[in-house]
Amino acid sequence: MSESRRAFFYDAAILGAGLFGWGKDLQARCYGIRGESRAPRTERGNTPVAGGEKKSAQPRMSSLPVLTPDVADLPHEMDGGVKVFHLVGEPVKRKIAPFKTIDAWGYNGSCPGPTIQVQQGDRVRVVFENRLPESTSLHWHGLEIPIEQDGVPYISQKPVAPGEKYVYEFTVHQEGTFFYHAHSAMQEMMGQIGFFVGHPAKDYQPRVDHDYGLILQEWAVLPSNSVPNTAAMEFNWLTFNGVSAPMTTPLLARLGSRVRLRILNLGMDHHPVHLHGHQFVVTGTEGGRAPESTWFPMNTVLIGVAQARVVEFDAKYPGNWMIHCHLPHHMMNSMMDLLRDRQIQTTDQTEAKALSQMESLAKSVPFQHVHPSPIASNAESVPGFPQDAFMEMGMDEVVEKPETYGLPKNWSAGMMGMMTMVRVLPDKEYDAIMSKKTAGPSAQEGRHHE
Ligand SMILES: [Cu+2]
Repeated sequence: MSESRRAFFYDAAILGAGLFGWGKDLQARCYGIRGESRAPRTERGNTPVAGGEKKSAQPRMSSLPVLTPDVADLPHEMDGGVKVFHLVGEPVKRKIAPFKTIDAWGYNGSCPGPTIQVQQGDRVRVVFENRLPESTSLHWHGLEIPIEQDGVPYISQKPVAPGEKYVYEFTVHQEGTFFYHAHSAMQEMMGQIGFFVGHPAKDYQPRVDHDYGLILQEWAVLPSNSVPNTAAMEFNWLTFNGVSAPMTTPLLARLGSRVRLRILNLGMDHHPVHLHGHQFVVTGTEGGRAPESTWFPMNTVLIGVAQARVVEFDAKYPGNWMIHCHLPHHMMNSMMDLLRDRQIQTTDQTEAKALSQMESLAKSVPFQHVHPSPIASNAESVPGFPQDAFMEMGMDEVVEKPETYGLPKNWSAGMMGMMTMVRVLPDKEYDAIMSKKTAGPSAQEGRHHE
């Protein structure tokens, strides 16, 4: 590790992660179970979806739709027997924390791009428009489709120039968790990726009650900058579906239900994703469903670059269970943006100084300061101190949304980086959140365009 990297994280560790939350205007979709799960997919709409202005047809989905919290679905319309999607590649302002908005590239105002869901056997047409300042193309990762549809510049097609449209059309004969992305490395690292889910013609067994998707991304954004450095090999912002914890929307599961998580990675690092409190089995990869004979209990699954892993578990134990990348530096973000002239010197740190810096910091950003956990009376004479002391920065109120209802006070102080939680809730609590969601705020506009 470079010295600058060390210094960076040492400084960052003082104020720590846990500072990251999301705005109240964000709300993920989540359908309930027991009759709610087959709800039409029209609620989401929390991402502006340019190019899909026409009223979308009702999807004919035999499977439970996948929910990708913090990322909307791409609507479609029918043209005869063809499902037609409109996808626009364009620059996107993405709020990854309440005080941090980056200039990413994505699709239809969203980064990651909106989720495409089709049924195995569907004929699919994607009308793609390039509103980027440079040429690009769309690759359908994992799909067995004709070479002309493969989306590799110069090899299978001419690059799509800025302002041009290009139509992809193919039949999806597979089922599984696929994705679309620009087939240019730097564009990928600017965020040009999205889910492409192929629901099976015949539902998987056993059936699940909840089906969630998470896209893992990492960003190198220097302090006071908003443009990711795509040439960097080290990353200071880590996101699930384009947001850092505690801004990530908790995944809700009714106690006793079965849950599927589809986790997809396109970055520079492999991410070991760990679930607390429950064992799971890997039921699929980016290649589709795996035979049950290959399933075995795990609680950490490595999602390699360009891979997807699908895991399932029975939500047997009530509680708010973390799920996160277990790389230590991926469980935090950079605080350097906030430090600015409050640059913290760690060599002569004292509790009084740290607290005063935290108070000053809290005043500069829109959330409350939470007092730190206790420290020992001789802490300052112990080599290595501080590590996690002084890091707590709760922002429960800033990131509040129906899915966070009922969490213990200061819960957000323990959430950072590539992290979210699975909330396994008894009927009463689950239903209370569902009714809050139904009655919740409807103003979702401007989420990516503040
Ligand atoms: Cu990681």
